[in-house]
Amino acid sequence: MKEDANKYKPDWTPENAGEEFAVRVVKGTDKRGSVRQNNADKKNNSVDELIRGVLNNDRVLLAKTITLVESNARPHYEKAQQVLQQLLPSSGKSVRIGISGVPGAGKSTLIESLGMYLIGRGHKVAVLTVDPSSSLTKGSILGDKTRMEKLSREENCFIRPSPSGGTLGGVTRKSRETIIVCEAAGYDVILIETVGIGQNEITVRSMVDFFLLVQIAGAGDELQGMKKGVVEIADAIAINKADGDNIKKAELAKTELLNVMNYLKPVSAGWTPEVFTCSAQSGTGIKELWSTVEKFKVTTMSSGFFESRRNEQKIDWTMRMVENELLDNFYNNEIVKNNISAIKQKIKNGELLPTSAAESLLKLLKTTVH
Ligand SMILES: Nc1nc2c(ncn2[C@@H]2O[C@H](COP(=O)(O)OP(=O)(O)OP(=O)(O)O)[C@@H](O)[C@H]2O)c(=O)[nH]1
Ligand SMILES: [Mg+2]
Repeated sequence: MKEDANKYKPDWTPENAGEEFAVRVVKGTDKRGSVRQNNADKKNNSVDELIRGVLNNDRVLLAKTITLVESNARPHYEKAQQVLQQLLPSSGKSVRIGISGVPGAGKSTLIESLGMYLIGRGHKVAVLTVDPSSSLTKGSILGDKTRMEKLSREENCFIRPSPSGGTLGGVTRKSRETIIVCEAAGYDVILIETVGIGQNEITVRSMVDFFLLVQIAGAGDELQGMKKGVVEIADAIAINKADGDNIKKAELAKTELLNVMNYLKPVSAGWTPEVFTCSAQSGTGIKELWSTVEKFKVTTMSSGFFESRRNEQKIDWTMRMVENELLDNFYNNEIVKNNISAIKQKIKNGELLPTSAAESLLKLLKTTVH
């Protein structure tokens, strides 16, 4: 029994995970009631099978492809690149939306509301999260799933929690590739949730077309995003939880923010960021949110900015991969590994200046890389 349960764990469950992942995938049945048997049951799908599976939006093969893309294992990398290469022409036809905000602002609830609205209008919605901390605080993954309960049951929605493990750089490389896979599977709205801490927002900004900041009024700090410069990178700010006693406070916060926004340079050329109130819980303002996104698309597409930003993002993505690879090579280099502690110690002892220490370390790499 135990073995069976493990076999049907969700594929995003980290290897060696214990019982903290309470979710189990129950083997599905087809309409005739027999146990589903398809290609996806096979352990190791070929590149072609994965590609066909994604293009046909076979959810099992889609999930398997994303797992392959997210894998840190070298042999998987080659295969993932082959799959991605062939999916690339079918990708790109979506609007990519980043949704950020402080913990508890209501991002997941908003995604549930917006997602259901979009599905009702015939869209196909993929939800991804960028949260490098989720590998540590495993609970947040399950939290998000339950907060998007209705959405996660929808045929036209695909929810993928943050890949486990790795640095923000690693997580986002995978996220960008996951976007490509989801688009190739026909998802035309990609929603990316990220918690408003640290570097995350800036990184997510660099992979989306439209960036929404979710704020809450009355938290004692009306300008939560202001200090961190997050307001500056937003195309729209939603003041959430504008319901019940909170409506007045939300309207006040909106006025305050609009004043601030007047002084900021818009992050997307030709687009003035919008500020509005909404209630993710009751659904008020969700329709308006979507019309803002549509207006944004029309404006930036006709000016050519939409396309040029995406091109810039491709360059940025490439350079980040190069940087990550170089860093990886450096820290995994045997000679560097054998010498780095001693060099660090010498810096601490005042025997080596940081400048010459850096030079020595780089020289170590040069002796092995040509
Ligand atoms: N009154 C009210 N409560 C809301 C609204 N939106 C979300 N909430 C509540 O706020 C809490 C946090 O909501 P989440 O959607 O999980 O917030 P989040 O920003 O995704 O949180 P993290 O993922 O933990 O950062 C939950 O208890 C929600 O029910 C809203 O519009 N009105
Ligand atoms: Mg959330």
